[in-house]
Parts: sequence; C-alpha cells; structure tokens
Amino acid sequence: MTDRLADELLAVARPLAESVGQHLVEALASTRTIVTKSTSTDLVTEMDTWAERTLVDGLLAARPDDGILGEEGADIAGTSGVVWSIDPIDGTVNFVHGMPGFNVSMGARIDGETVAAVVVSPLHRDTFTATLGGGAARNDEPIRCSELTDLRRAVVGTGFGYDPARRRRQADVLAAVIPQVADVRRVGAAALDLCWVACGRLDAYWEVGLNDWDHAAGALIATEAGAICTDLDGGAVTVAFAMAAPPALAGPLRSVLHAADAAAV
Ligand code: LIP
Repeated sequence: MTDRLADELLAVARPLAESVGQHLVEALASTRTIVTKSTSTDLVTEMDTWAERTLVDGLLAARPDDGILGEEGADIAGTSGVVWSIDPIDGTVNFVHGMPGFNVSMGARIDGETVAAVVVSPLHRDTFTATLGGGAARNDEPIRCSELTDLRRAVVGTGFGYDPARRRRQADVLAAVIPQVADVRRVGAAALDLCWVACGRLDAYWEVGLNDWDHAAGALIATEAGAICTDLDGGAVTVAFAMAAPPALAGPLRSVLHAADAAAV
C-alpha cells in the first residue's frame, strides 16, 4: 500500500461523505418513513437507504473494482483489494430526533486494515479524516487525543446496543464504571465517539457489540491521533469489544472494565 493510494481513497470518500452529510441536514425537517430493524429501537429511515445508495454509486463511479460493505445491505466483493466499510447514517436515532451526532462514516480497508477514513458530523460542521501513518485531522487541522493521566478526571463515552437484555447488562457495567471516572457521555454514534477521543473532547470510550461499519473509520482516526484502540485484552478492535483511550488511560480503563466484566455483556 502506498501513501498515495490512501490519499487517493480519502480524496474519493471525503466529498461523497460531505455532500451526503449536507443533504441529511436539509432532510432533517421533512417527514420521513421510519421502520425498525433488529429490535423496536433499531431504526432505519428512507434517508439511511438513500445515503447508502448515494455513497455506493459515488464509490463505484470513481472506483468500480472496489468492494463495499454497508449498514443498509451493500455487500459487493470487488476485485481491487480495497473494501469500503460504510455507515451512511451512524447515529440514526439522533437523526430521527433532530439531534447532533448523526454522521456519515467511511473507511477503506486493504488486507483487513483501514488505510483511509472520513467521518462527517454535519451539525457540528466537523469533517474528521485520517490515513494510515499520515495522522488525523479535524477540518484539515491535525488533532491529538487527550493528555490526561488520571482516570478519575476522565470524561468517558460509551454506547448501548439495541437488544433489551444486553442493555440491562450494559447498564450494570456503567454503574460499576461511573464512580471511577469524572463523568460519562452517551453521544449516540460510535464513529463520533471515536473521533471525539481523537480530538480530546472525550478522554476515552468503550462499547460492546458494534458493527464493523461503526468503527472502521473512527478507530483509524483515533489511532492516528495517538489513542490506543483495542478490544478488552489489548488485541484489535472487534465487533465484540471496542475501546479507545490515550496511552496513559488505556491500562487503568481496561482494569476497570475487566473488573466490571464488560466484555461479557
Ligand atoms: C449505532 C451506534 C451507537 C451504538 C448503537 C448503534 P447506528 O449505530 O453508533 O453508538 O450504541 O448500538 O450501533 O445503528 O445508528 O448506525
């Protein structure tokens, strides 16, 4: 993989994500069809499907041989060796409620490793980008994660899945963690949680049960901003467990989450 290829991939994805993000803002006030997916709280709107189709069409127009995996069903194998993992609206519940935090997330992988990433949060006017080894940026300004060293002063993000039984267990973990940190935030969009760790708005983040498209782009952005992104045992982020923290907080947070049996939810 050349740096040039990662830059080219980002140059394809960024305008697509920014243009879709702008359309989502314009669609916020209009009536929309809302249906449910895995559970009654897992929502999908006609804008999720429109956004995914627009991103897929744009990617295939620029790079017809790439593979694409998308939250709303895109599943194209491709032949180029580049596979995109896209979430057309990460944080659909935020979108439905007209709250900031919904975002467009696109990560390009080669041999399973994300090499280029963009996350656009249009209501915050934020475009987060990264390329592997090339650093991370917010609106073209380089970003770094928090320099905090004391977990007790950390504002930590987390999220909840859509399955009610899992949510109950996640609430138990939250109850164990919250006395040991400064505060907790539930942004409602995993890609943005990771980007907020990248730029220091959040000191750290953890979540169980993400999908690939939730973390494909954000984990590269956080890593390139200096954060440690791992599963609970220090391995690669997976759909089973994701955490992101500055180097000084990663160990202490991992210990707290281990003690709370956070991976078992
Ligand atoms: C959502 C995440 C959210 C997480 C949910 C879900 P969606 O993505 O970003 O933070 O807690 O489980 O995965 O469904 O809005 O694209």
